[in-house]
Amino acid sequence: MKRVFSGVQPTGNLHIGNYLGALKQFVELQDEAECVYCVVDMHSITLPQDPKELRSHILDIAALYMAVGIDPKRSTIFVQSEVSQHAELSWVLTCNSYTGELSRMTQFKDKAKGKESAPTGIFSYPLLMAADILLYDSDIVPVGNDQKQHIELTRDIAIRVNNRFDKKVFVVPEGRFMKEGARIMALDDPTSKMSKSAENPHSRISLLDDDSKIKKSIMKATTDSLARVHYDVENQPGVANLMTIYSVFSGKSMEEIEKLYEGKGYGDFKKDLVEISIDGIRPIRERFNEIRRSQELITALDEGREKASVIAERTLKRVFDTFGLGRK
Ligand code: ATP
Ligand code: LTN
Repeated sequence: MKRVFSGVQPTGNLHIGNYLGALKQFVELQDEAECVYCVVDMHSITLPQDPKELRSHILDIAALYMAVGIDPKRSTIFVQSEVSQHAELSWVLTCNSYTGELSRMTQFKDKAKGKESAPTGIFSYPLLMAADILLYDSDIVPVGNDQKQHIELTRDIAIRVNNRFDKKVFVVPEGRFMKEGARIMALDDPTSKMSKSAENPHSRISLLDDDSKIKKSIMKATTDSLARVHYDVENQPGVANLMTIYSVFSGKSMEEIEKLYEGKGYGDFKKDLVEISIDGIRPIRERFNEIRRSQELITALDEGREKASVIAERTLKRVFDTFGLGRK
């Protein structure tokens, strides 16, 4: 059976971009693979976090995993910092990567903006991500489009180490991306991706937003003056983004949506999108509220840590033996 691994940072609450781009795949893959899903808290401290909020967000993300349909009986859910092998393998990978390839990561370039004071963590963070993936001998990594480059780097390092020792030290993983939803754009600016950390709360729809907030954010969303519901990313990026959200929540194709709104304005389209989004999000929010303070959540994370540790320990031992680290 193939193994799937992915992670989400506990830097805030999940938005529909995270859900439609990544988490929907997490849920689907449970039927065909052994899935390991991590709350990557060590990634989140690449930028300063309030310790109290971080602790709370870790449980929020784990509860959201379960609320969207990840079943801890079938999949492993755990917290990254509770399995120390992630940090250990990350160092080994650091010693097998080049500063040149890390400097080319667009996320690093965007965040560091060439400043000397850019935190080292945002430079080396793709190596921690590579360690997450390689530690579990992962075959498939479901993520949004923004992570493509990091997956490529992970593959390059795995192949490099395998070639150096002329054996399969690491499984070479593959990214998995949604056809639709892999890059949901901000509602107030369809040229940048929807993000947890953007200042304007109406730029995103969080999975924990109440119905009135969802309505307000969609009704305010940027469109254009062409007044036709037509899928054209180049000339109508705002409408195309809303159509993508509509399509993934409703299961309707772009052609079907275009037909449905032929001759109608954005008002009708947006009103329906509000309803469809609320119907998609409400059950997640309600389930989250049941799980967040439950023993079920704690048990899932305790058991998850144990299951993850067994795999992590085995892989790290193999890597240490390969490199000659330790005494035996
Ligand atoms: P953000 O930039 O939104 O604060 P992030 O990029 O740090 O968040 P994570 O929370 O770590 O993202 O991402 C979890 C998953 O969601 C990743 O697989 C990522 O690719 C995906 N993702 C993030 N934003 C979007 C988006 N706007 N559209 C589709 N997928 C996304
Ligand atoms: N870097 C990712 C989060 C992440 C991840 C991972 C995703 C950390 N480790 C391992 C998949 C597999 C992000 O910022 N979205």
